[in-house]
Amino acid sequence: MTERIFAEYEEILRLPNEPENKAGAALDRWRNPVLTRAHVPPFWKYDLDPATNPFMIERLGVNAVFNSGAIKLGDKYVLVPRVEGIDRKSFFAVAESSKPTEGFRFWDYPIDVGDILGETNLYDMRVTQHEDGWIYGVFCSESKDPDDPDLSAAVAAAGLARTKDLKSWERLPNIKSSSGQQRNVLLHPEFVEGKHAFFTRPMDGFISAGSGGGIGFALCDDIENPVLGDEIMTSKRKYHQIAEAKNGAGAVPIKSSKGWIHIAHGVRNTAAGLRYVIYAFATSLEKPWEVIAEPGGYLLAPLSGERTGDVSNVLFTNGAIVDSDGTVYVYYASSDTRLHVASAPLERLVDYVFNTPPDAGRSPLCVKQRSELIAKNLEFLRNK
Ligand code: M1P
Repeated sequence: MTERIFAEYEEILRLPNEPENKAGAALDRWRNPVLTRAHVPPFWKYDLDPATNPFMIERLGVNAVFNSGAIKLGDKYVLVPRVEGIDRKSFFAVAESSKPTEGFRFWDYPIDVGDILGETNLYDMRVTQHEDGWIYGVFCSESKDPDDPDLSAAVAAAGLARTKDLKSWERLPNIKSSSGQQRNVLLHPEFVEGKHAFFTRPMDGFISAGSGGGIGFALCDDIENPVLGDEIMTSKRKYHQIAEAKNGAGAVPIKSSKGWIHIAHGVRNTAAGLRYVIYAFATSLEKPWEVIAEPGGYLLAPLSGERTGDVSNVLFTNGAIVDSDGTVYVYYASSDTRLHVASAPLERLVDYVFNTPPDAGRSPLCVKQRSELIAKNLEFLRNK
């Protein structure tokens, strides 16, 4: 039995991957997920000793592997996903590969970020290689709301830890801000005005994005005692657009010659529940909080098998890697269940962000926008 379990696990790790190369896509999806619960080493789940586990039953099952931070360390592609046990608690672990699209193998042990704050659940780490020399993990730190008798009421804050090697981590105090709760907080990779800078998502309740209006930006005087200054809005929630209900920063912003490229998630409500899509926008190189381009609509939305899972109709990203040849690999999870990758040359992503028209805002204006494109194309086809 043990041999079969290990053979199946090794087979999953050897699964090759290939791009789908669909016409018209800004990002090419790769056919197979890069991490699933089947990628979790058997020795994390089983007691392998037949004397204490005679029926070879999983003792500590894993439910899902999804939302992942991502960095390249030397020549290794490194993912730091959210691993969710069957007991619903999440934790972080490192999986590395010599290829960006397949072969990810977990290190022997999950990450120990320390237990100085006693929270119940930790999840969704954004991993930032900062110019100060540290690698930071910013994540959601969540616990029962002690002031609310409702058993499901929780408080969410942004947790912070740093490391040089992803092996030993120094837990720092949770980030403090003037808004009630914070999730989806992300550290910008460069100093801004000489300070550490964070993208935030102010909330006034646990689930609602609240009155904050969108993805915020704030500076922090002291990373070891992280208190955020005023939050300025960057990419905003807008009525009847993809991020009407809420949005959140995703991958660490990617520097291009034209601006910082952000890949985030936007959420809207539907009769079938919330729908999470991935969208992109650019901010100014000099003022990384100032949005200078925001294509209308989504970059990626749940498709076929991605549409179902523990929380269906969800795509979510919190990590991307820019490779030395200029290819961007965006790691995105589907339906809170598994992790995929999609890629594009940075040049194509920049073209998408800067040359795709913005949301026109209202149906008549959308017709006008599309009619202009049609007229241009018909003229082009006539003159061919
Ligand atoms: O279930 C979808 C996502 O919900 C939360 O994201 P947000 O705070 O934007 O609603 C997070 O729990 C995230 O992990 C999850 O994928």
